[in-house]
Amino acid sequence: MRYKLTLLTLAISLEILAQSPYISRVWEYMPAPGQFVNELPEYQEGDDANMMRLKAEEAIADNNRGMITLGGWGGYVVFGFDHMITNSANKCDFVVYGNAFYSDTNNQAAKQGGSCEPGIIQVSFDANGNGRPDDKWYELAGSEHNNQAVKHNYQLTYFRPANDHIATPSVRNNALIDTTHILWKDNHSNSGYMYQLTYHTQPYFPQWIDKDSLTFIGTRLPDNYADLSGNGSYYVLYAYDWGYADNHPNDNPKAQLDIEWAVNEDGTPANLPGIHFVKVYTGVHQQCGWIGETSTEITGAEDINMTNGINDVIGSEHSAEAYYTILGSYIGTTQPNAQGIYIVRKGNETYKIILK
Ligand SMILES: [Ca+2]
Ligand SMILES: [Ca+2]
Ligand SMILES: [Ca+2]
Repeated sequence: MRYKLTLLTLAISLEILAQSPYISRVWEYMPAPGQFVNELPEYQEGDDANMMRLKAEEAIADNNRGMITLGGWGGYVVFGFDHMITNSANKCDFVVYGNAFYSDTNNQAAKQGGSCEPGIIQVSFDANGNGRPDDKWYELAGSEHNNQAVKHNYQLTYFRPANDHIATPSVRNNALIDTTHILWKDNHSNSGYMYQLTYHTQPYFPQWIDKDSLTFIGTRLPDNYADLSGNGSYYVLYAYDWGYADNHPNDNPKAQLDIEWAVNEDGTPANLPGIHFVKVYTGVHQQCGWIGETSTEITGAEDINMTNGINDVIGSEHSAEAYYTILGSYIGTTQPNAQGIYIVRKGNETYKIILK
């Protein structure tokens, strides 16, 4: 049975509208070494992991549109929202914003390129309901998921330069001031160095980390760059088709992400009703001459259907019902089965119902 309790109550309306479609909290910030690490956000002497987390939050939460770097392959950020992002049927649900752009000469529909630095997306549903990202993670299977060149379960370890490390400048390229800055080793018996550039002379290893090495595990996308000049003067980083962060410009529909793409380890669909948390990590392991290693940048994220939903409600009296918990968390567009008090929004009207 269902009883309509009250007429429109302003307080509850405000409570619902106070929900934000944007990131509400950064839970963890752990970049791999990189040319913008310790600068985006800026490390200051004495900062610990929590202070750096707060700086990352200040940059990308609440639609502030600052910027953080994730460093080289594997470096990541974990953030969340103040509500569940619903998996709306047959459409994308959210966007993770970055700073990808196409360079004009390569802006052709067939193969768009410029500065595209794809980040892998993982999502999590707060299954244990404790409001914390301690539940199972699911990767969004983007356009390259079945590409034979993708390395799944890739593992990469970066090593802190020794205290007595001496830079090895390149003899052929003035931009590379230390070609042995960060040693790395992967689980395919490869090793090499991330070099330091003359444009970014700060340490590239995260300075708030005490450990002498950092290991990351995940999916490695194939390299996406081409040296169009043939002499190292002009690199283009091509966008993958869909399903990644910092891969297409933010306003391109191909930047949008669908919770439907979330898969289990064996590749079967996860069938999530929605998500509370997102993890993004740099997806390629490459460096391109004077522009250095490829590192995903993040500037924010948005529940696009929630934004559109608010607009729908304001613009139409005929929109579908939307159900919320008594605390204002969005549930969905169909009446919940469980007993309790719910808030319903329909058109310009907002009211409570009791389900018994
Ligand atoms: Ca969807
Ligand atoms: Ca949890
Ligand atoms: Ca970027």
